[in-house]
Amino acid sequence: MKQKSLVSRRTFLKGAAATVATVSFGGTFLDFLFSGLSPAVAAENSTVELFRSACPRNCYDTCAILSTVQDGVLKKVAGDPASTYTRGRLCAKGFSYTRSVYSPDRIKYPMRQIGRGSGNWQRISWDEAYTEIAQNMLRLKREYGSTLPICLNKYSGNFDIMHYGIEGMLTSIGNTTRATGTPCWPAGIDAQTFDFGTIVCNDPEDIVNSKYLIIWGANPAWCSVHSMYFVKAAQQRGCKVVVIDPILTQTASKADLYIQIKSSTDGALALGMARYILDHNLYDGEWLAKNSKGAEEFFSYLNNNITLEWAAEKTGIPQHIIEMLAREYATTKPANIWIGYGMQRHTNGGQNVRAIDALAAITGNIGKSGGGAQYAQLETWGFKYHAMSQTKPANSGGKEDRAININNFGAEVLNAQDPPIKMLWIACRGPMTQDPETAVVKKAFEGMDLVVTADLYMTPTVEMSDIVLPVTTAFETPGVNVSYWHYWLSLNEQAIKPMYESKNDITIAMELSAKLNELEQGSCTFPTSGDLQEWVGKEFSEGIYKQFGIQDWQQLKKGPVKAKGGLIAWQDSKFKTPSGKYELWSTEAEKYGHFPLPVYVEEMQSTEKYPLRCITPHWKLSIHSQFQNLDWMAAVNNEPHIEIHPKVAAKYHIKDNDSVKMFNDIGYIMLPAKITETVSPDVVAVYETWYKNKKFNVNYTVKAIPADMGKKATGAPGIAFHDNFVAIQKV
Ligand SMILES: Nc1nc2c(c(=O)[nH]1)N[C@H]1C(S)=C(S)[C@@H](COP(=O)(O)OP(=O)(O)OC[C@H]3O[C@@H](n4cnc5c(=O)[nH]c(N)nc54)[C@H](O)[C@@H]3O)O[C@H]1N2
Ligand SMILES: Nc1nc2c(c(=O)[nH]1)N[C@H]1C(S)=C(S)[C@@H](COP(=O)(O)OP(=O)(O)OC[C@H]3O[C@@H](n4cnc5c(=O)[nH]c(N)nc54)[C@H](O)[C@@H]3O)O[C@H]1N2
Ligand SMILES: [Mo]
Repeated sequence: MKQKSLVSRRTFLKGAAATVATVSFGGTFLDFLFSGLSPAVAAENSTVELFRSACPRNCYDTCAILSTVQDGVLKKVAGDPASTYTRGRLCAKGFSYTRSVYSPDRIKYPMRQIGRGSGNWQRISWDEAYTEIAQNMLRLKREYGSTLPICLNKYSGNFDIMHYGIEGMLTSIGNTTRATGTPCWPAGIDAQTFDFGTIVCNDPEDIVNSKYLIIWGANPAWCSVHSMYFVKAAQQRGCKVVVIDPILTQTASKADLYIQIKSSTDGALALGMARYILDHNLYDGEWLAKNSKGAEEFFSYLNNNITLEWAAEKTGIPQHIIEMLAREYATTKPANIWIGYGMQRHTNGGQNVRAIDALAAITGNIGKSGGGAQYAQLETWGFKYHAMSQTKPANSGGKEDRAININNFGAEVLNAQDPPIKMLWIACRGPMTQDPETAVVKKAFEGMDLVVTADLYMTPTVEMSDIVLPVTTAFETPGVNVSYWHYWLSLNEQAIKPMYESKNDITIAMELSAKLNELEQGSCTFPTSGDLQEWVGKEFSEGIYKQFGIQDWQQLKKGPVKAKGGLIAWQDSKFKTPSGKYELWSTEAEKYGHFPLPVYVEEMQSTEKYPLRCITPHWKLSIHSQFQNLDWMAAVNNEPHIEIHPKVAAKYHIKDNDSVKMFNDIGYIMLPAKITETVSPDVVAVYETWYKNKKFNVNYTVKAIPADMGKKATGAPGIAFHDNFVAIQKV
């Protein structure tokens, strides 16, 4: 692969440390000292280069990275100080990239498995892999009259913009079946879409201007590490930080006030607070009159249906605490709420988000620096999606793509008819660990003619595949990344050559296209060749250039850039709802089968048989099925556990480290107990992640229960991961 455009800012470091101090971009001697290279390694004939990388994971932080490459080897990664969000630092996962790139567990070449799940893998050439895949695609098209039996499941393993070309690849063969929606955040997106018209958040760096901050069902100390700098900075400037979570998380441990809430009752707390604000005349009538629709109806709902006593009983939070919180929140300006994704993974998650949004609206905190109801933003995602935008070949059969719900993938694959699904293409995705009802997902895999997975490691999903294609890490390929939280744009330069026989997903798409056309001319429209850097360049739109104040994407080689405006959400009060106002009363919500107001929708209840709610939040040392498998992470922690409150543990005669069976009617898992008061007595907590060589996967017990919202914005409802009811026993 060509690297010519890197030359301009490469730093060839030859000779001793003295020379080093004079080079490197942003280049100080300190950079070198912290580069991880001793003067001894910067010896004669040794070449040290620095590259700008970007972390492409599905993470708030989407870090700008500086990569140090010595003689073609990635030696060190560091946060890029040029981004005032990343601020020169990385999280534990980010720092482990040097281990993941060179992990002996990387899949090195294409392989075919003789007997799905058998572990009997044979090395094959890329040509053999493409031939087998292409022959199967063409056969299915012949047998069923279209390419609809071919199903793509792709989500968040790599969020680089060019990687949407994976969807493009499937488009280029004809109409196919697509796993649609997201397991991540859809209920909250719909809720904010009903209220505001779309999702936009303040620049997270603006948190420093808050005087009151409620972090509500989010755990940034683990899941958005860099945001914690701004939370701390705000605190130092006098901001009171409150955390509301069923778990006393690491984020909560840094707060001024931690409120333990019964899971899934956040709407009751928000509405109770709203009632207090109404009763004490603490709302911003002027803002509401000017900017909102439905305030009268909302207040009337509060008056007729909501009491503080009820809110206290529902949430398990003493009434005087709810009153204090409401008073402080409404009277300290500007006040900010960070609405996390954890709290919307419930059957009433969307409604609860609407109730919290309403708090920000009635107190006039919308459109203000230091204020707002922060959920996420997609404002910086206006790329061309060049790789994704492919045309379908003529006469490839079928009328249109067929959508199946990504959040009930196993069952929907099994149920698909006319035509049935016969082949899976899986990329950037681990359904066998990340989807609910793993046993059903497994059954769906078992019914396939062919499963192809493109991945880096031997994950449980790869183990259930017939052909595995090795892909590159972000360091081995170019790309471009933005965040759904902050407002930075980062180029990802190729820093090292692809390891072993690995290839970028887009290269795979191009080469497969060549094979398909070789076997049947015109069967695939995807380009059959192209330079990956040029592919990256083609993703940039005029809108992106304007928003970020650049003329050419190559300027990003000098460093990441931040959006020039739009950093305070809804500052112009021009809401994107049908009425153009903030909609406490949303007819759009009504259209989707919800009550038009942010009302309380009853939370799911436990049953006698399964009395405990198991919540499965995200883990500090992984991002889903990634990172926890690495040796550095295993050295810190190599065992999942179940967190149980001492009162609950006593009831079941469970002691610390006892082996516990957690089960319900769809499955069970066994894992050691961690008895801790940090978890509320109405839940047990098991962190979802993938451990290499461990018999652990919490999703064997998680049912595919839909969240209330998500269909409008993402095509399928979200998933109520945290409405999973279980029983436990000591074994
Ligand atoms: N280290 C790490 N970072 C990550 C990820 C990861 O897996 N690991 N994943 C990334 C992705 S894809 C996402 S979506 C985000 C998720 O980011 P977050 O939303 O911060 O993380 P979660 O763990 O999903 O949930 C946050 C908190 O919600 C709480 N919670 C659960 N139910 C309720 C409830 O009913 N009410 C309230 N108030 N709280 C509740 C959980 O106890 C948990 O502490 O993080 C991203 N960053
Ligand atoms: N029980 C429970 N389950 C959950 C959640 C929960 O809270 N509880 N959270 C859900 C959420 S929020 C999310 S976002 C999903 C995430 O689930 P997924 O979208 O499946 O994401 P990951 O597990 O991060 O990555 C999937 C795979 O992508 C691979 N990959 C990485 N880079 C590339 C690349 O460049 N190309 C290709 N082809 N593959 C690559 C990785 O090696 C990994 O095996 O999990 C969901 N699952
Ligand atoms: Mo997610």
